[in-house]
Amino acid sequence: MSTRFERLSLSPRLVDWSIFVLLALELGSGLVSLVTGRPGGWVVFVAHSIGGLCLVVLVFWKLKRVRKRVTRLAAWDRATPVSVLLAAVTLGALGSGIAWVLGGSLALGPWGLLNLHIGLGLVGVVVVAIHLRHRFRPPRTSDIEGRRTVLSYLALVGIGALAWRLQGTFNGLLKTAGADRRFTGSREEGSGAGNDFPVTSWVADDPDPIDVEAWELTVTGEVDRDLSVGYDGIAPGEGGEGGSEAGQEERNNGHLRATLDCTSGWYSVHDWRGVRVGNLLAEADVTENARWVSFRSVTGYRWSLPIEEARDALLATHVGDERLTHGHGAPLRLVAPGRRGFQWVKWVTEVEARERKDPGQWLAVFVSGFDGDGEG
Ligand SMILES: Nc1nc2c(c(=O)[nH]1)N[C@H]1C(S)=C(S)[C@@H](COP(=O)(O)O)O[C@H]1N2
Ligand SMILES: [Mo]
Repeated sequence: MSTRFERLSLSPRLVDWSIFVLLALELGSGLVSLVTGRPGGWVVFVAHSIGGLCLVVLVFWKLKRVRKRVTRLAAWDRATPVSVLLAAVTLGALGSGIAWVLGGSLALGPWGLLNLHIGLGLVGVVVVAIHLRHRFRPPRTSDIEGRRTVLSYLALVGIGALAWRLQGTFNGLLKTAGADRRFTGSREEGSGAGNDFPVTSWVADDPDPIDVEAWELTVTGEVDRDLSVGYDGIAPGEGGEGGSEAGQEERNNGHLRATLDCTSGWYSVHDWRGVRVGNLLAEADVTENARWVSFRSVTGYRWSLPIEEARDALLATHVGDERLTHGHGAPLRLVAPGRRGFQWVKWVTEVEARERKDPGQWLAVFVSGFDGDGEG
C-alpha cells in the first residue's frame, strides 16, 4: 500500500459512526424510495445506491479491524453474538441489494430478492439498536483531523460513485436482467399484454371474486349528492352489449397510458380505460372543502390522493382491450400515474372526498385482508 493511500484513513470510532450515519441514510432513502414514483425522484435511488456502496467499503474496513474479536473464541463477550448477527444481516442486506442491481432474482413464495433486501434492512434497525446498547461510544471531535478526514470522506464517496457507474457498464456489457431498469430500479414485465402481467398484493389482501351484479361504486364524503353506480353505469360498452345505465356515456370515456411500478421490483406499461375520477366528482357535486380523495377497496385497503391529482386519475375497468381480471382488481381499480403500485387500489367500491388526508390508510394497507371479513 502506498504511503499516500495510508494517509487517507478514519479512526475506528469515526468509521463506526460513519457506518451508523450511513445506515440511517440508507434506511431513510430506502423508505422514501418506496413512495417515490415520479422521474424527479431519481436522486433518492441514486443516493441509496451510492450510500450502500460506501457502506460496503466501511463495513469491510471495520470487519478487518474486529475480525480477531470474533475468530478468537476467548475474546467473545456476551455482546459478541449480537455483533456477529449484525454483521450477517448487514452483509445480507448489502449483498441482496447489489445482487438485485446486477440482475439477480430469487423466488421466495410471493416475495423476491428486493423484498429480502427490504426485510433485512428493517431487521437491521432492531439489531443495530441492540448492538448500540452494548457497544455505544460517544463520538469525539478529536477524531476529526481536518484535511485528512475530509479527503478520506471524499475518497469514500468517490469510490461509491465510481462503483455505481461501473454497475451500469457491467450490466450493459453482460446484458443482465439489471440492464434495463427504470429509475426506480424496477424491471419491465408484461407491458401492453392485456392482463398478462404479474398479480401482486401488498400484504394479505385476497378477496373472493366480485359479483358485478351485487357490486356498486359509491361517491361520498364532501359531496353535495352521494352517488352510487352499478357496473353497467361504468363499463364501456363491449361490442353489442346494450342496456347501459344513465350517465354511462359521459363517465366511461376515460383513457390513460400509465406505468404500474411495484415496490417489489417490476413495472408494466399499459393503456387503461375506465372512468376519469374528475367526472365522478363533478357528477357528485364535490364541495369546495374537499382537498383529498380516498379510494377504498371492498377489503378495506385504501389510499388517498390530493384532489387535483385525483381528478386526473382513472378508475379502470379495462387494461388494453381486456376487461380486468379478478387478480388485477376487477371490476374497478385505481390507476394513479406517478404513484407506486401499492397506491393503485384494487377492487374499489368507494370514493370518498375528504377535507383532510387520511392517516389511517397506512394501517389499512398493512392489516387489510388479515381479518378475512373484508372490512379491514
Ligand atoms: N385492495 C388492494 N389493492 C392493491 C393491493 C392490495 O394488496 N390490495 N396491492 C397493491 C400493490 S402492492 C400493487 S404493486 C398493485 C398490483 O397490481 P396488479 O396485481 O394488478 O399487478 O396493486 C395494488 N393494489
Ligand atoms: Mo406492489
